[in-house]
Order: sequence, then structure tokens, then C-alpha cells
Amino acid sequence: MFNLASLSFFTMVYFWIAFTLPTALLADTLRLSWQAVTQDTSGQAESAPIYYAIYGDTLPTFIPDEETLIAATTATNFEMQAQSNKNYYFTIQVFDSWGNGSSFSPLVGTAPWVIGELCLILEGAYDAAGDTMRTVLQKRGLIPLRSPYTAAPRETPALPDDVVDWIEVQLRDGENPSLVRMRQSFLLRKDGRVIELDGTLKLGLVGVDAGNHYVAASHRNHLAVMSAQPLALNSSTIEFYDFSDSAERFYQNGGLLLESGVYGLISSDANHNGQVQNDDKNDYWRLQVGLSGYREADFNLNAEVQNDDKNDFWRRHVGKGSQVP
Ligand SMILES: [Ca+2]
Ligand SMILES: [Ca+2]
Repeated sequence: MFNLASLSFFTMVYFWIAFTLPTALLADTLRLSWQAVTQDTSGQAESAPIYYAIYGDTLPTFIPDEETLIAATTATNFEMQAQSNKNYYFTIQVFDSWGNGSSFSPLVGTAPWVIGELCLILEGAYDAAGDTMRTVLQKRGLIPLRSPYTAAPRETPALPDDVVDWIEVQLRDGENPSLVRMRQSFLLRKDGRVIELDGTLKLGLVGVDAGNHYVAASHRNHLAVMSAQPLALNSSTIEFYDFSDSAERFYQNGGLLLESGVYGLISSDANHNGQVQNDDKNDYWRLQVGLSGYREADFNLNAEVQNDDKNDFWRRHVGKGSQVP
């Protein structure tokens, strides 16, 4: 009996992924193949049958478990129909005939990705007394299940607990930060953590290769911010960036001191054009004052457009602009 628990895939299994040309209008065939495992880590021959459990999902941060188990096979290849507008990620575990399982193979995917974790505070939602952000919008059922950022479309069947609002995360070129390499919608939790749609902290940022990237964050009625320097990101080691604890985290000093030791994004950009100007008041606040709901001019995110949105936020910031190039 061979114990596969310590079997290493890194030297024994290789993966290829290929898309074939679409044969049907809406589906591509996704093919996954790998080299057979024929021996264990100590070089002993492995006796058949061994089988391969294939786990997969549309996010690179998925957890391989019963829910993400797609198939088990004794073959060394696998085919499935894929939706052409989605990315897919896979990992494989091999089992011997006694049911001993190996470690998971390296992840493979249809698009490159990097991972990271992020923390930021929105001025409008911040409640210094509670050291946390208001979740009135969620408590009143007002946060849409579809991201408001149309350039980074995303949808979820349900929201996790303690959500403040949607947030857009961008990775920008490490040499030329005006170049947006990817943008993706996530959720902001009341403690400042940016979370995946299922609530996990690890963010899979899809569509870029490992390397140096500036991280930018954009909210629908706050001024966008960017990391002071590019971060070295890759697909296996988590880089945690916390915008909330120092003015020095922000590119061109683009953050706002909220209370001693706490920094955040500036509120009051109703039309999300990167500037707090008269039109944010005249074209949004003035038309929405007195209304409830998920509104652009609700600068403190309490689900009501009121005088304090103008007096305590817009008036203090008019003339300010985002420092993100
Ligand atoms: Ca504006
Ligand atoms: Ca308000």
C-alpha cells in the first residue's frame, strides 16, 4: 500500500488547457489533460486503479470540496462545456485504490490571475463612534444584486452579512498607472475589508499576470484612490494592502483623515467623475433631497438624501478631486 498523502504533483503532473473554436453558439468545449500519476513520491510504482478528482469553479479563489467537485475519472483528460463569457479554474487530487488522497495540484485557469487582500474605509459610511461603517443600505434591502459599476459587471444571488456597498477594484500598470489593466467588482464589509461575493477575504484578480501593479479602489459616490506604490502581486502569495491606517498608503496623498489613525476615501462625488463640484449638488443632491433609497446624493450612505449630505459632506469637499491618474 502506498500512501499518496505526501505525493507531489509539482513534478509529476502537467496540465494543458485548450479552448476549441465554438461549435455551438453559446458554448465552448474546455479540455483539460494531465500526465498520469504512476508512482508515489518515493519512486515506488503505483498500482491501478487510481483516479483523479477534478474540482473547478469560475473564481481562482475557490475552495476544492464536495461543492466544487466536478468529476472523478480514471482517465487523464476531461472535457466539459463552458460558457464563453466565464473563466474557469481547476485543481486535481489523485486517489489510490485504498482511497488515500494526494495534495492538490497547482491551480490552472483559462485566464491569468493574481491574489490579494484589501482594506479601505468610505468617509460617508464611517461611524467613528463604532469604528466601523454603516450597513443601513443592506439592512433596508437596498443594495442591488448586480454591481452598479457597468465596466466591471458582476451579479450575485445573495449578499453576505455586514455589507456596506459594492466597490470596484482596479489593477493599473506598474510603470504607467493611468493604464487600467483590469477592473473587477467586489463588496465592502463594514470593518473595511473588501470581500468576494461569497464573503471570503482572498480576492482573485482576474486577467493580469504576476508582476508590479498599482491597486486602485473606486466607489460610486466617493473619490477613487490608488496605492502609493505598485505592489508585487502573484497567484500564490497574498499581498495585504490596508488603505485605512496611514496617509502614506494613498497615491499623491489622495486619502482623508477620518479620525486619529484612520484614513478613508472622500465622499460627495455623486456623478462619479473624480471631482466634487457644483453639479454633484445641483444635478443630484437638489433633485434627490427628501428621497430614500440607493441614491447617488446619499453621501453618508444612510439611505436618505438629506441636508446633512450636502452640509456635512459636499460643502466640506467641493473643489477636491481624485488623485488617481
Ligand atoms: Ca463629481
Ligand atoms: Ca444621507
